[in-house]
Amino acid sequence: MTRTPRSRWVLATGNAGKVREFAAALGPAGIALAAAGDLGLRAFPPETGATYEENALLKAGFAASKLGRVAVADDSGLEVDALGGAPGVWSARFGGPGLTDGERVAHLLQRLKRVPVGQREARFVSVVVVAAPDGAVATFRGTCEGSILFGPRGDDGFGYDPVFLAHDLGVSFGEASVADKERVSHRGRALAALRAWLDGDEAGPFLT
Ligand code: ITT
Repeated sequence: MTRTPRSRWVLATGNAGKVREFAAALGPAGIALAAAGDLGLRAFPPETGATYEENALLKAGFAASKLGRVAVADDSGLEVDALGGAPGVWSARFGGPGLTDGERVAHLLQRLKRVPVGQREARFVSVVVVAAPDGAVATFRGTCEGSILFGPRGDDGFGYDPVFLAHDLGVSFGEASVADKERVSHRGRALAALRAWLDGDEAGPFLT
């Protein structure tokens, strides 16, 4: 059943995989999302922040001020223990600029090729920021524990999904449905916190 949206927000991302996950999580909660690109906003400032929070705010704040609407964005990354927490906030640029998802995954596997089972622990982190044109901001964080496989498994998802074995599912995110990934993933957990916040008083100014 479709319900009348309680608010219309802009989604500030160029990543089609994230668009699917945001729509699945926020559509049923009554938030209609327009892609920033569909509203004419295709270029974002460089992600120069040192933290996920700073980069997510760069994206959402920029879209909110340019378009005059409430905007939501995520900054996320993969933290691999054997790499001292890298690539982290640099996950989109790991291995160099301009690589495909597949090339980035290959770079990760190459870096971990001598790391044995049991020492390949990793987590995904997502920080979701909602920004209003008047400067008001709300922030939500989610994490998801797993380990890095020795080769890709599954064709679904995006980015590092095919080599991330999610401990809560027992399969890679490349093998998981959007619904299963949403239930346990870093972004799914951040968006669940956002959904809970939507029902409280603090969300009021963001729902105009
Ligand atoms: P936007 O900035 O336009 O939203 P992006 O892909 O550049 O898109 P980030 O700057 O947040 O996104 O970089 C996140 C990186 O981590 C990127 O390489 C993703 O592929 C990867 N990543 C984040 N969440 C992921 C997930 O759920 N599954 C697989 N890879 C993920």
